[in-house]
Amino acid sequence: MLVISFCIAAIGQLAAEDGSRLWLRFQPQEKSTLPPFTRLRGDASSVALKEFQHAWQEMSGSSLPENGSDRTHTLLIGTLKNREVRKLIKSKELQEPGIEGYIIRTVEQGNRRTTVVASAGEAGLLYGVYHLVRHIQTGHFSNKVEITEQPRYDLRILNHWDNLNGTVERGYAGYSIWQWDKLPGEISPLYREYARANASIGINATVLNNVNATPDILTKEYLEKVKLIADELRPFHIKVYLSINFSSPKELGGLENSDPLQPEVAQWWKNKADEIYRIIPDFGGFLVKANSEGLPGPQDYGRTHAEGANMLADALKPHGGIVMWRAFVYNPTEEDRAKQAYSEFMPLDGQFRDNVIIQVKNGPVDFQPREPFSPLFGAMQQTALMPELQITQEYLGFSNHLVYLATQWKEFLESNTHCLGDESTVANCTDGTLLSHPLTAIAGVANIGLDDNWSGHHFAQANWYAFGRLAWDHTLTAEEIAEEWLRMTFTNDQAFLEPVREMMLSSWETAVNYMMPLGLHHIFAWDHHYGPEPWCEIPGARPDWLPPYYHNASKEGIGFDRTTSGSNAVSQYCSPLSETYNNLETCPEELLLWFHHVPWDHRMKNGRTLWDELSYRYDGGVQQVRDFQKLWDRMEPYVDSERFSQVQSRLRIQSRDAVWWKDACLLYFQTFSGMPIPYEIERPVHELEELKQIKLDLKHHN
Ligand code: BDP
Repeated sequence: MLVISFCIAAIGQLAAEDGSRLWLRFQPQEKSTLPPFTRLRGDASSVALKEFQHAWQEMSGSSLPENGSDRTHTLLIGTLKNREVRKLIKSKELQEPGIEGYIIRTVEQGNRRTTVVASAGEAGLLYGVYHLVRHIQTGHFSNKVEITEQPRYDLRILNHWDNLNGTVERGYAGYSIWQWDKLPGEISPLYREYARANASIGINATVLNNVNATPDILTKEYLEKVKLIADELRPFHIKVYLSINFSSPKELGGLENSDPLQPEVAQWWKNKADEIYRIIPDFGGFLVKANSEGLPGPQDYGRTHAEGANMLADALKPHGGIVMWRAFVYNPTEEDRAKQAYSEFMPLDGQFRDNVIIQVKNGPVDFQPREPFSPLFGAMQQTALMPELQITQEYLGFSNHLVYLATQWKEFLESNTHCLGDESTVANCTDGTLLSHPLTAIAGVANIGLDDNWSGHHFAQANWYAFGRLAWDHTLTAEEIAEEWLRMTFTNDQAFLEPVREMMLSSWETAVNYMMPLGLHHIFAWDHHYGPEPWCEIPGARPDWLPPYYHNASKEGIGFDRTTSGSNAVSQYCSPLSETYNNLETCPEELLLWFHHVPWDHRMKNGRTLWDELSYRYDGGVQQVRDFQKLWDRMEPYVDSERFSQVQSRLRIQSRDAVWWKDACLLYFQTFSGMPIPYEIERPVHELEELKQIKLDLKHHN
């Protein structure tokens, strides 16, 4: 096998790859690039050691002798329990980074050398091994290592929006990997692969089912199936959580209602929790979407979010479980949708049990291409808050568009809330640095499905990868993460790495430009959210589900006035940010139309009118995707033909879509501005009326 793949590479064609191995490809390496390990020591039964051997076998062509006699360079993999480890690293030092942290260190003894991968716990050991393997894969291994790492967030969790019928809400990579109908009889080998991939980037938890949960997930039948999945994930230190439907006591238990203050209801949940923990002793807890988008919740009975969450928290507490209660709430009221989560949750600050954590989407509306951070971050201080990021590209071209999201997430995590001084970034307000709560966490809505390459687009794998890496260490740069991922997923060749990394790094801003520049948001097509429909009006539909609610285009200008003279959403931000956003002159232009209704002839900082700038941004986005195409075509020698042509063909779609977005938005907004599209930029190639006729048959629930 080895010989064959080298030969193929030598004649210039790389063996076809379907992407199924993700970043864990462990490509065969030249002897000179492999660490000169001569033997392996450690607990042979540990998953960490087995994982190392597996990777080593693939990269070197043979296994590393365990307990061999050549002691020139020993690799020692072990926890505190291991005597040899304790001899080389003091227990106290090892305990410092905790059971998920690790130390990798080279120790010299005469002319013998030992590279130790050590941790206080098995999970940390596994993460340490993946770190070492990553260094080898990316060509970064050195003979003198000194690394200490520990995760920034305790809980690094994926949220699957997977339905029990196998479909995935907002999933663009095929059906769900959880094959409920085949369980308990058939346990897919994918579960292990999934666990391995996640563990390799430090993800330690997963919610298996959609936040729009059906009560069925809590039936005995399903819990038995959940147990089998949990058993597959456990060796890789991934805990299972479930989304629950707040009405379960009524729907499933036959109770009269699901009022959280009714003793029978609380008892039902206690019994249910006891049952779950009998089946899955290390079950993690519940994720809850309540009183949101028509789902049931405590408010149906005149109770608050805190009363609902606490009742569940009490049921889970004796077992060590937690409640992740979502703040994604908004009602069809007069109040600006962007204000509602804050309005509902701030008054409840301090009322939640200590095993409740409030899960807040990064932006105040809904995973738009660009949003300011949600004002709850930094402001809600007596309650633990966890960010929710969307890995699946619901609003960014599904799995057709190449959009690397680490840049978006970094912008969010590094946003300064100003609520707790100069260093109060969103990251520092949620990772335990500035506010102390029993648990810190971060969630990502998964982009995983049954497609061979897991994520639909080969480059969408990078977003799964980046989520894990940032959850582990949000101080890593988007660039570092892209580079690591590219090296492992494609090649270490600089001629490929540099241009492709730059393409990834500019891809989010590019998509923002051809979709919704300058703070525009939610001008998507009805329901499926793929293409543009800024004109969309559906008789009888909730106004806050329709684009004109957000863009407010008129003869006078465009944008949502959220200033003190508008909806006053700015006041939810801490000073001086509230003033910065409130003032047209100081509001960052990237968020201009999010906070202001601006006249078409408003002068931008570069001297252009708003209308001209909007036109240039849309056109810039289109031109950049064309550049991505040119760049990718030049990369053909470095990529196997299968992945090369798949990415090439998706870039073609992206390029066509970018023109579609640009023409639709500019031609439509021009009906209000009445101004010419600057003559230097490419002319529209569509008719507005033709674009208005497009109706894609995309099912919401798949
Ligand atoms: C929106 C999605 C919807 C989700 C909802 C949520 O369109 O499918 O159910 O978020 O997060 O973005 O609950």
